[in-house]
Amino acid sequence: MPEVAAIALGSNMGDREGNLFDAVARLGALGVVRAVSSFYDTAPVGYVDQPRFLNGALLLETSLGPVELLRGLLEVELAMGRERMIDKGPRVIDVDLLFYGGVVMATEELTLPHPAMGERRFVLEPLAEIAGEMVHPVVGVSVGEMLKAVVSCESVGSGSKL
Ligand code: PH2
Ligand code: MG
Ligand code: MG
Repeated sequence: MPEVAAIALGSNMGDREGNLFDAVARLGALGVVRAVSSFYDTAPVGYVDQPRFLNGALLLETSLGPVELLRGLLEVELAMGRERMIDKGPRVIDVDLLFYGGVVMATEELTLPHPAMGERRFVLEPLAEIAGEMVHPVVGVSVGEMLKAVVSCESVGSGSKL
């Protein structure tokens, strides 16, 4: 049976908007894209000495299993020229798997739900726009509620809709 996966997108190199649209199109090869959020211009979090990001989220209905999907996402990153240089540093495209249905798992290759999503406004804000009612299978709280609760080192309002 197909499952719905929630996926985060980010870019802070080159044509950021073009890169996000390119990623959405490529992800269509892994399933059916059911929803795409607006794109948000956000201040870099963590490693701050890098350009601002454009962030978004999408829902993908897919028949791939979670690990197969993850590998597909990494292939999209590589095909788009992502090179892993500085950890958490500038990137043409970042594609992160947030939820895969209600699956909870932790292996070396994949942890679901994405462990850091609850702290990241730049992830929760776009996701809440398309899946505010989706419930985190461990915390038991909806994405909309998680967004209200997020205490981010990003100042409120640093993310603006494009
Ligand atoms: N991704 C990171 C590190 N910092 N900051 C913003 N605003 N957006 C991101 O997508 C992002 C980040 C590592 O994946
Ligand atoms: Mg990321
Ligand atoms: Mg990533």
